[in-house]
Amino acid sequence: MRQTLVRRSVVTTFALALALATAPAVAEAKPRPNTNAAVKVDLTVQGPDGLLFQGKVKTKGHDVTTATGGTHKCDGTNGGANPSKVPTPTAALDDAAHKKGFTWDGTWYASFDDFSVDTIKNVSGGGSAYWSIAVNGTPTPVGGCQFKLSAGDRVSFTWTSF
Ligand code: B12
Repeated sequence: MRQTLVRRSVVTTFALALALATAPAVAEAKPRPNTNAAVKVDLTVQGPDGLLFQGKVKTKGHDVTTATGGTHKCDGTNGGANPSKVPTPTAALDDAAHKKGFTWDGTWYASFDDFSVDTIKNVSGGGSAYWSIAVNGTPTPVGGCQFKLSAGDRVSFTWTSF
């Protein structure tokens, strides 16, 4: 009985060692280089009374112009967030707005080197709400011109009350 157990454990150990030795080497996760190649992302704009926009947007980092904030870069290099230009959530919103013919507005904050997105499709926070920016369900820790987007990201601007 004991001999059988020992033999089983030897066989199991050998099988495991063989499996590990022959398993394909797991590629080391390399950080993807920053590029400003156009990417397709899913953009959702969720207003207080329902969906204001949902669709795929092809986008890259670029200058944007708002009525309140003027023209500024919105390409991920804002605030030194990325070393080179990348696609960003606010640039994606701007691209969708131009393509689909809706408006958005934002205040430029030199202190953040970024816009706060204040109004989309004429809907603003009105002092008790704001447009929350999230990527793949997580609020971005930085403004919408600083965050780097990757192909296939789910970008949302959600009207959120305080
Ligand atoms: C309060 C606050 C807010 C409030 C502001 C309105 C209010 N009712 O007060 C609300 C909830 C709207 C807000 C939103 C966001 N915020 Co905020 N916010 C703050 C906080 C805690 C205090 C700001 C403040 O009152 N300063 C004092 C006043 C006197 O100075 P002020 O310059 O006039 O303040 C204004 C600006 O700070 C502006 N503001 C607030 N947040 C942001 C974010 C960006 C990117 C910009 C350009 C401006 C801006 O609103 C303030 C009131 O008018 C700071 C943290 C901090 N300690 O600074 C974070 C902070 C500024 N927010 C931050 C972020 C990331 C955001 C969001 C992008 C989060 C998100 N993913 O949605 C959003 C903006 C989205 C958009 N629509 O563009 C970051 C910015 C980091 C960066 N380098 O970009 C900070 C520093 C917090 C952090 N992560 O450390 N925020």
